[in-house]
Amino acid sequence: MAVEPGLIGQIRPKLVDSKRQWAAEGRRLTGASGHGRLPPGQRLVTDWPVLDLGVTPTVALADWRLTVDGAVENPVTWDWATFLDEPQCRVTSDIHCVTAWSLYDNPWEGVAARHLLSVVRPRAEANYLVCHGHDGYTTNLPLTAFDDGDVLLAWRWRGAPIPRDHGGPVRVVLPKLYFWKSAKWIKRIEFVARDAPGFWETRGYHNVGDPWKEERYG
Ligand SMILES: Nc1nc2c(c(=O)[nH]1)N[C@H]1C(S)=C(S)[C@@H](COP(=O)(O)O)O[C@H]1N2
Ligand SMILES: [Mo]
Repeated sequence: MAVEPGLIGQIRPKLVDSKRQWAAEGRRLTGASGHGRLPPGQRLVTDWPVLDLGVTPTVALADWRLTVDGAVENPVTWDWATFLDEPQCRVTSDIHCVTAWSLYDNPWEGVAARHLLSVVRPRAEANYLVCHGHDGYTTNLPLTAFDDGDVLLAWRWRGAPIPRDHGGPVRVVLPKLYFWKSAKWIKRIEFVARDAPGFWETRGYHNVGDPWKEERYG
């Protein structure tokens, strides 16, 4: 499996296989239409579910680093103090998970993706990026999806630090795509010229994942 050596023994293969099977069967594909804020086939929840690979990394703030590199003019590695010194923003957005739950009105705080882009300055050929989590998870994004006003590297939710099981200290939040595209425990953002499908994208999930087009699998 395409995970880091240290985590191979820890991720839960049954969980991964059952989701890959769902993808192969097109489970939860409804072909329905959305209603207002609710994309097709989604149901509203009020509690925030936890989804992961069976691994919950612990990252002490003293050890936390975020590296942003690849096809950029100015690669950076931020430690926790540097991250907090960057301009902070607030965005409230809805979560849409491919497993068909949606959670409205999540108030996030963190560093805007567009601020990060202004710091690292992607090169002309950098049309994609790969987000890497501390659990070995990866997910790929087109730069056009990341370069949006509602995308951020979030460390607070509802006024408090994001709980560890939801990706704290810092996770990506990219509300216009299904939530598997929002990497938890972010440790590296790598800009690349050629698209490189990530953990779920190589296991039957859609490469883009637009909930309004019901791009669950494909
Ligand atoms: N690092 C990492 N990020 C991840 C995942 C993961 O397993 N590892 N799972 C993804 C999936 S499939 C979903 S639905 C959301 C779940 O986020 P939540 O547990 O905060 O609801 O995180 C996404 N980001
Ligand atoms: Mo998911």
